[in-house]
Amino acid sequence: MTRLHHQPSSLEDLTIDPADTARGLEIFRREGVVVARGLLPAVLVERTAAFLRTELDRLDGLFRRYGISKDDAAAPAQLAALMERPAGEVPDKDRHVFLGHFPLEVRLADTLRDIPRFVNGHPLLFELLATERLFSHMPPTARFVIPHCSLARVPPHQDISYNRHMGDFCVMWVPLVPIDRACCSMAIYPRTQQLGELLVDSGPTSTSQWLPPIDGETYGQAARVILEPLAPGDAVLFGPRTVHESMPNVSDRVRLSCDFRFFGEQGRSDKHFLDLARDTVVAPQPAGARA
Ligand SMILES: O=C(O)CCC(=O)C(=O)O
Ligand SMILES: [Fe+2]
Repeated sequence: MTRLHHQPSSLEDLTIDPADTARGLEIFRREGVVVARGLLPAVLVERTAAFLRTELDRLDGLFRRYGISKDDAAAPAQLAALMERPAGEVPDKDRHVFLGHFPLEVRLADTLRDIPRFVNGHPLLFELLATERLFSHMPPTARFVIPHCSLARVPPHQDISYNRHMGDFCVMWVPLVPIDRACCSMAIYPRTQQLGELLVDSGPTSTSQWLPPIDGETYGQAARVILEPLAPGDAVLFGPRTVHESMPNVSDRVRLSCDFRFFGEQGRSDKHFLDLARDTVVAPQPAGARA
């Protein structure tokens, strides 16, 4: 097993001013993660957050069909009980939502392309991916975690295990509300990108259930950095093999976030992706025939 250097790193060590792309690249290469403070304009983040807040309200009907009011204090326990029900009693599509994912229709909305469009006009991602063209996996992910809910907590994983259809990519996790120790952040394990893929037997990569947590033995020597506090506008950028997990929400606030997977001209995706230079969605193509 590869030995990791025991170098403590804190959120501050991982943070850059987004204009300092050279430092961003240096940290990203060495640590497998970099936090770009204030990368995204406030209006853009607020528009995205407002859109998702409205969509979250629209999910009330789905919750109610299962006898749950998501604003109720009992909701986290009721959801946990629901997830224990035998497979088949709760359709995968609904489980996916109860685990904190916005449904596909929401993820496909044009509003959620505005953040990638902005990123396409900024040098940082081009530098990190050593590319002149930028693409992003479609659809992006958008998540909510209701107050006092730990169900939506993703166990330690590397994104490569959920995205076998993609070559090299860079994940961008975007908090849409203020993140602190109570309103759950993510924890990240710097330098774990060097370890290769740790989950050997991944099984299905559906997100109606989480993949099993990777064996702690394989990355246990790595530092664990809890990425808090973060403000709307900040972006966390990490590689496909950087181990990370989400923390439970122990606050009275709803946590909203979205995450994007960008790749450059050296990358690939066998599924739909957004060609940002052309602002168009490209459908899967026959092997080797990408335009
Ligand atoms: O939102 C979370 O807590 C998990 C996010 C995540 O795993 C990702 O963006 O890859
Ligand atoms: Fe992830």
